Amino acid sequence: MARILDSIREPADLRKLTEEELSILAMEIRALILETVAKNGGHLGSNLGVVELTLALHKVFDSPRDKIVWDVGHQCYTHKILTGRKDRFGGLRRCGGILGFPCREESEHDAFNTGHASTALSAALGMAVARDKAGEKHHVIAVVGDGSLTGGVALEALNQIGHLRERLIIVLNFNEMSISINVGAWSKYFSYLVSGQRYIQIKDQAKSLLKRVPQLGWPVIKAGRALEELVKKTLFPGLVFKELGIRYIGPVHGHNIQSLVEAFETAKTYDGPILIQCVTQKGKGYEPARTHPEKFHGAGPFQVSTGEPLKREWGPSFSSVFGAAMIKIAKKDEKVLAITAAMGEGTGLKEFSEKLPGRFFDVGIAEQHAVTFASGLAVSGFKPVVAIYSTFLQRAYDQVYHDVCLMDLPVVFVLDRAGIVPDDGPTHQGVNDIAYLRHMPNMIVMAPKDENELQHMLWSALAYGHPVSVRFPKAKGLGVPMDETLQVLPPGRSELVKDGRDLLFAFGNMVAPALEAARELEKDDISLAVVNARFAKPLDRDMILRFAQPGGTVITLEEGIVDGGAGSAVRELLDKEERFGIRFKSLGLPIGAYPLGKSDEIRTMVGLDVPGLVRQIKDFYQTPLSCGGDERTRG
Ligand SMILES: Cc1ncc(C[n+]2csc(CCOP(=O)(O)OP(=O)(O)O)c2C)c(N)n1
Repeated sequence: MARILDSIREPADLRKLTEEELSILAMEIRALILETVAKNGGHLGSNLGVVELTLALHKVFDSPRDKIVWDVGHQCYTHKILTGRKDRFGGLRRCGGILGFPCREESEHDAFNTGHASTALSAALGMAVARDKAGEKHHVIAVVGDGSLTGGVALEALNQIGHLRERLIIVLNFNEMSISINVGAWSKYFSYLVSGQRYIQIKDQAKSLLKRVPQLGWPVIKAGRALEELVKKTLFPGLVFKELGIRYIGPVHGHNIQSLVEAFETAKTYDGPILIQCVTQKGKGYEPARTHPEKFHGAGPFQVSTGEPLKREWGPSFSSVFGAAMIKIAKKDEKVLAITAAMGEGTGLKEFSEKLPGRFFDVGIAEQHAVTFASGLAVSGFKPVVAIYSTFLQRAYDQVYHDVCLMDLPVVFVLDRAGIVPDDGPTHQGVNDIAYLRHMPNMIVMAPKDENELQHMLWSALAYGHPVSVRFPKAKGLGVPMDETLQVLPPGRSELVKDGRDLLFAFGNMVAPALEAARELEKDDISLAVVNARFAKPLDRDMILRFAQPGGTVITLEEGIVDGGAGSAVRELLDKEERFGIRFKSLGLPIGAYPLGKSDEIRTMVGLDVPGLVRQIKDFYQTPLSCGGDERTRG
């Protein structure tokens, strides 16, 4: 049977559909999302939750003339399907396919690129101001989740929105979830007395009751509506927005297209900032995702009938080794505390939070606050460990500098998803941390070569009494044996893994491929000592200078951007030590946006897999030395 979805080429096609057809279309879209995410992996819960909301938005507004800004963007699948990317949807998150986040380069309907949370209100306000300055008339709509609304950037935007009072529509997707249950006083305020999920349930039950007993008639319906209005006004948080200068509509049943359309039509007529609170269910329509929203926030491929993952990966991940080491260490040292910014599950701290709840802090999507909160704890004698993905710590650059490093406070930063990150595209790559942490005063920058070294590094980091960062990738460990007793690694001391004539100085997860590449290169008479750098700061000066002799070759390797990274640190050391006449090359990642794909696919594209390393190093040895000058500056 032909699907209604097949007749949708652009959002305008929605306007021809009846209410019933729109409901059928919502089911078809859910089925497509479910089928695709089950194959490719992706953000399931958030996308199933906003199907009706997105249909209503595109029915009422005129994209791309009207600008829709998706906060985080992990809920944009229906939007992509409706805006000309239905036929490419099978390639979601795949190499050469479409991104799982909004992308201006992909479509004129994607008004703003997102991936990091809490930016939509600021961007939308900027667009609204620009529109008015240009004398244009279109609408600007920001769609933000209740989790993302707790982020500092969003609150700063609300502050200015209430002040400027520009014409701007905010759609609050209220599902009481971030990745985990929403935390904090702000989210408690939203849900107080009556939960949103309960609201949906009551509304659905009332509707079916009235359908079943039609003889109750209009007076009952009318009385019911009046009562509902009263309840809504009393229980829901319109007041806070009103007091900020933002008009409030809601709550609106976020799975009832007609109610949503009515609310958006009303919003369209308002000449100022207006917020519509839409109550939705994460994972709507797929029971495993509805009942296990954390598991299906970002899922790998799974069996639709059971919700079970298709691929069982064996062996612990770096994140889980970190989580286990944290429990072990915290039991020995009661000053150790764990902090996460809404990523308890992803950073491997879930078990810690259950076993040591009083020593675990989920601060919400608030990386900046997480860091300064840790400073406050550190200055008072505690040993906070802040576990944040590399890409999200970028938010807290100034807090790391101003609130931790300048005071030389013992805060440990554990950067998960450092290096190449699969599936999520450019916004989620963790490639900058070495460069943005290396120049911070007092900061020690480390990376383990395997999961056993990770537990020693965590133990060491807590012993150093300085700011320390430890980075590792989104990956399984190498399967090495785990030591029972933890050791403090001497700061700035590297490890010679394999001897040789020239130096291949490898950082973190690049040590293993460096070793493989060096063995391969021996066949071509290229003799490389492989050194596990362990530290990008302080560097192992003695080890580097042992190889940095005139006529010698030094190659550095890291899964991070080369500019300003660990290799740059080595180059700076050679400069300072006035070591010239050395062939020098930094291998790593170029500055820029990375292609979509699995980690291994991206590594192959940028030449950081073993064959790529062999090729790059061979090429380097084959390039003739320039006459005169400083060969060290080559490469
Ligand atoms: C700055 C930043 N920190 C953390 C994340 C990881 N993250 C992605 S989605 C999400 C939850 C967002 O919750 P909400 O806005 O309520 O949307 P929902 O998933 O409930 O639809 C988090 C924490 C992020 N994308 N950006």
